[in-house]
Amino acid sequence: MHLLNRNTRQWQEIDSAHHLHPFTDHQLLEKTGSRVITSAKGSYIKDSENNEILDMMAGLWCVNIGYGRNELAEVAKEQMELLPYYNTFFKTATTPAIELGRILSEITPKGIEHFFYGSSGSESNDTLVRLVRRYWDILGKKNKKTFITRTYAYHGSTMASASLGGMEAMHSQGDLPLPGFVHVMPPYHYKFGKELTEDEFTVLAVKEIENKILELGQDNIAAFMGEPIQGAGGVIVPPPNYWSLVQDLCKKYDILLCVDEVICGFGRTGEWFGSQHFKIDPDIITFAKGITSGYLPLSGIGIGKRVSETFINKGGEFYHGYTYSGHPVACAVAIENIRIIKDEGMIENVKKNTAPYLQKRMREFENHPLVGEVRGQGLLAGVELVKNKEKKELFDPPGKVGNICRDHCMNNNLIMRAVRDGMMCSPPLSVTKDDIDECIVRLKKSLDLTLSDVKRLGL
Ligand code: PXG
Repeated sequence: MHLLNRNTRQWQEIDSAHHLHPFTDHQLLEKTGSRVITSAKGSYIKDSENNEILDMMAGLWCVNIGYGRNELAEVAKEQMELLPYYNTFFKTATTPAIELGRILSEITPKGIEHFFYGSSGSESNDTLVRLVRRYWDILGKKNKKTFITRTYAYHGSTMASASLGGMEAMHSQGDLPLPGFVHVMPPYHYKFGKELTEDEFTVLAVKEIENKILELGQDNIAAFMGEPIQGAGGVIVPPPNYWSLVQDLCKKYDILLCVDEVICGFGRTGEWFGSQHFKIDPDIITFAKGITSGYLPLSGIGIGKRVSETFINKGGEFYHGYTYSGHPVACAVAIENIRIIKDEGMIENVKKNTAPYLQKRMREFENHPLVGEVRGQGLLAGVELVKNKEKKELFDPPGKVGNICRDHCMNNNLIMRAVRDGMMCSPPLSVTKDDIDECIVRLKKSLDLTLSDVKRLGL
């Protein structure tokens, strides 16, 4: 591909003529054209104009080991030459798919020992919905179908995963959520608990889940599902006791605890999985992104004993699977990716060095006139931009100021993700202190420019 000698304008014209992008307003895209990304190394990506852009989002929260690790390319080449594809249906398996399960069972939360593979987080969350409903079915509890999840949750884009998700804009298209998905308040203290202490807010957020269970009846509830820290919803870090209280509720009412580790998995919080950071033992987890650091598409669902034993001992055939379940090349790349994370002590380094440094430096923005709150955990951080700092007043309608700031970041060669009016980051686990320093300089510049726009436009 890199041999195709086209200039930026030519790439943009072809892109515009033939490519529909995800989550994109094409009329707006038409005005600017796409930024064409051509190569990457470490924490930096390069575009077709040779700009070096600091990618503090690790792609889409996924390039955990950083860009440019040729070991993964070599493993993929070797596996493609040996066995590029074979499936795992009809009593067959491939060696990378078998070995990956063994490795995952050593690092995933306690009790999770069986894995079912897909190619995207959305697919794995669809698998989860089918598997959980089938589980209750096998046990003769056919009414246990409903999932409780949270507003602002992101669990994917397919019909079931978008229904699990709590994004109003997504629900407004295509008659979502499907029946059997209900949403409760997320543990977003800054927005929903302004007058409450952290402890009071925790009680309120957990009580809302319990009320929903009581309202619908525990015999109708299949599972509670959530991201340990909500990512695309705006890096919503729950209060410290939230998850253990949710786990207690699930036990009390005999509801499965499902945790979406698609962003938090593979080191992002400073532990292998977010569940381990919050010290909970989910019945089921889903993962994607960081398992291959995004180098190839691979996802999965990790299943605890309670559910796996029911399936294996009593379930008969589960009519579900994908052509690419356990794809040998993707699994081989995942094995190498996990080896690199382990051998290079990446997670310990996040926990001891880069995460505390990122969190400390981001908190310098607490004094900025536009910033209401800085929050984060591990290598996830967010800066909430507000209309009135003293009154904790958010911009209404949301989104405009975030987009302005995102554009300033981009012009300053910094990629951060605008969520409503917050600026989020989720850099590679390999991010250096120099990268973080550079991010702070560029973000400061972008926030100052945003502040003058806000004043000028009277927002
Ligand atoms: N769960 C979580 C927690 C996610 O963040 C998915 C599931 C779905 O994964 P797939 O592989 O189907 O995309 C995700 C994906 C954004 C953004 O703009 C976030 C995601 C995907 C695309 C964009 O923040 N997260």
